[in-house]
Amino acid sequence: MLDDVLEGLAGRQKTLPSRLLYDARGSDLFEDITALPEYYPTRTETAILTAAAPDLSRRIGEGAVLVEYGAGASVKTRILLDALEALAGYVPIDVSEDMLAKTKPLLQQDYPELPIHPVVGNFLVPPPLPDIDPRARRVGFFPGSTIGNLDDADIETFLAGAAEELGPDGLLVLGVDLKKSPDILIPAYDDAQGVTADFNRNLLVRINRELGADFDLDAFRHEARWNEADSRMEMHLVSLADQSVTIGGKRFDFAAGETIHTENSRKFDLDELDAVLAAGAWSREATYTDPGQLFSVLLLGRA
Ligand code: AVI
Repeated sequence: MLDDVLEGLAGRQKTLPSRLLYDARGSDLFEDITALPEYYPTRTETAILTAAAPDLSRRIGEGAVLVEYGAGASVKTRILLDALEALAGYVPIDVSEDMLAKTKPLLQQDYPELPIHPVVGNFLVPPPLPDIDPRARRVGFFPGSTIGNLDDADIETFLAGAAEELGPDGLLVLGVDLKKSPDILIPAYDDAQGVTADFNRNLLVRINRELGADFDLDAFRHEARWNEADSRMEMHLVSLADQSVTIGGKRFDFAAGETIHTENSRKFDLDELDAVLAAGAWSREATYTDPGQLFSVLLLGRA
């Protein structure tokens, strides 16, 4: 983490890796974000998945194994667990062993017959799957448009890794946030209650705590920017003054107005996404969306 932070802050545009947003406090704040009135992705995707569940179930067929990448508390998963017939197993993959350990008994209570095999690991490099029936069809689940937080190289790595792991008759249910007006996007990433601002600034709290840095938390403000050229929302932390910060014995100078770029959240055009999917050996078999075309859930098969 220290190396990543030092490297990110050494560039001309200072950056910090967005995965560092998710310590325990950051994960709680993200949960709060998903319930905000301005943050349309979670409720929209939930509605799309609920409406699509019968069709997904028909296309997937009986006896599949569901593999979720970055499972967290497996909330949206329940829509699929309810709809898919005679599931042969559920494999939640997450970096947080704690989260997996907490979620498993809750799921097992509600799905007593379901074999649940949690795997601790980073979904970017899909870890080996546990011992599951090699004849069962494998269906990946990657909701939330988390794919939009990855850069091109990581998207390619993820898609290729999932293709290999899910096998030739594998399927992937992918949540994808769609391109739309900044009038909707900006408030979704800069809400009136300031929860997203706290989520962003918590990154500095974490670096102070874990790396002994001396960021003055009141000297940075949250900013959400729409980057049209790269079709993405960006989160930045803007320095409110000329100041310097020390981390791991190294000094970093900030000019007033200079930013640390902390997250990209790409918004996709499905025709453009098709080319990316094809490069990763996947193609769209079904596309589900909401009436406002805010978000989409894709069922991908092997190209
Ligand atoms: C987790 N990820 C899909 C969220 C997003 O919308 O990109 C993270 C987030 N950042 C700010 N608000 C939510």
